[in-house]
Amino acid sequence: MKHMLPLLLYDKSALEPYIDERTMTLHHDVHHASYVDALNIALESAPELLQEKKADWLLFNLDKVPENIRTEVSHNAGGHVNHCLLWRIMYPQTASVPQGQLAAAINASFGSFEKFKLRFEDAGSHLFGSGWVWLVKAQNNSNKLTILTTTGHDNPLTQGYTPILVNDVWEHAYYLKHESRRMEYLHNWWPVVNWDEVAELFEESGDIVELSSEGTNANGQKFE
Ligand code: MN3
Repeated sequence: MKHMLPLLLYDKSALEPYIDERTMTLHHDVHHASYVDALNIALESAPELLQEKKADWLLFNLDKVPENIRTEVSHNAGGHVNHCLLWRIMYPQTASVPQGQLAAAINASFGSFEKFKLRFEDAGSHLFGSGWVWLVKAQNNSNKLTILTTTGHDNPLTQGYTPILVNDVWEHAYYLKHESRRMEYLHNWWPVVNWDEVAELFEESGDIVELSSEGTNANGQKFE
């Protein structure tokens, strides 16, 4: 099984003016594609069993990946999984806001939706270097939401959290339009968040089957 670059569910110009077409084209067709290609190349020398596994399984089970390709697999499986989630939680000008249980969980965790957005922007803008800013739910199925940042392509899945929202703060995500003004990019991004999709991730996030079909999580717990 080769890992595949997913098709976007919207046109690359559809997130304008919040994310420009040229950035989307480079980000999806070049950057994300390069992680998928590099992951496939790294796995060519791996045991066949590993070649059949999904990228999130590989992230959970890096100890089963041969040491000579482990770093390469970690970076590129992470890049693949993270970008897949990013494309999924955006949609053209939904201009929506969280509803229902998700809205209640955001209010309970951060005080209000406005406060949550400021905290998320602040976390993303203060991350040093390249990485990601996340809204996550603990995998123990509590409704408590937390904002996290990770560097490189690390994913909170392997730290006991289920991501429900993410933004990419690598420069390639915003530099053409916003140059070095990462805060401006984060602040202007909200109109293209697909809160229906985030709500779906929130509601299913107790169910790890959705994220990986087999294996063990970072705490060594078996899920099936
Ligand atoms: Mn990126």
